[in-house]
Amino acid sequence: MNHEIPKDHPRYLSLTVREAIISGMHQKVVAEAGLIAHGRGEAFDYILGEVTPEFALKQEEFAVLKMLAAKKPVISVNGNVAAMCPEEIVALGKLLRAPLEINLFYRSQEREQAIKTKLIGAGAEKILGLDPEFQETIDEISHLRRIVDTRGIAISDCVFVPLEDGDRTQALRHLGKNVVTVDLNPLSRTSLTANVSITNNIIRAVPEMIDFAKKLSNLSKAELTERLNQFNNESLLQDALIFMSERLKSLAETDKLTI
Ligand code: PTJ
Repeated sequence: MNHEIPKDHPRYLSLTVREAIISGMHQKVVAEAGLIAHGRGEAFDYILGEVTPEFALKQEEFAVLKMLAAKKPVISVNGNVAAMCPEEIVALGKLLRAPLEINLFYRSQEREQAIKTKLIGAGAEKILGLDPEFQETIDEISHLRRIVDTRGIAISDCVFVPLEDGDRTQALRHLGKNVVTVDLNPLSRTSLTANVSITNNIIRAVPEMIDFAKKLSNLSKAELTERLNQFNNESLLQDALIFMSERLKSLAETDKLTI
């Protein structure tokens, strides 16, 4: 059941996204655990102030450069991403020339089909990950996410895995692939293991990545390499932690607590 959220509600955007996750769960797009993952993300976003800080814009530019510099970039889509920003993830894939591959932690055919329908409805033309003829297994991954597409993740040199659960980033890195992620928790194993970690809400990060992709897609290989050398993932994650701790500290020190 959809709940009508009044437009003048102070938390309209947050409640609208929450509603997308809940109705996504009823449509089988989102796993039940996706609700828990979302709540964890919301808590970190509160600490960020629910806006994109300067360091996150740098992480997003870094991520787009990494994807543009790749020979075979691919975007791995899970239930939460498909529920929150289907049109945007499809648009980003087109700009980066990166196919979308459905790859789920809580894998079921019913969910795969529901997510495919959602992405096709959002303008996707081709979806990888579902055709048994093109499936291969990555032995390093112990759960069902090990099944990947031979036209996508299996041969990709750079995988964008937003809202990842942990092990897979490590396994993909062991296979020599670059990994780009979006995760509001700067201390998650995924954030700490990826080559590029974006500490931002995916609902802001992907539209901002689209803007960067439009600006940067004409750079030459040499220009991409030169710009990539200016970024350091670890120091940007440190910036994220400093930003979060300083924001909490300054809130704690104000005379009157407000949000
Ligand atoms: O659709 P499936 O079956 O592949 O399952 C997807 C989930 C997300 C349920 C699965 O991958 C999972 O359990 O992930 P985790 O381990 O809960 O990790 C998700 C991470 O995403 C957490 O670190 C959250 O803080 C973060 N997160 C949640 N919502 C957002 C977010 N990061 C950015 N933007 C968000 N909106």
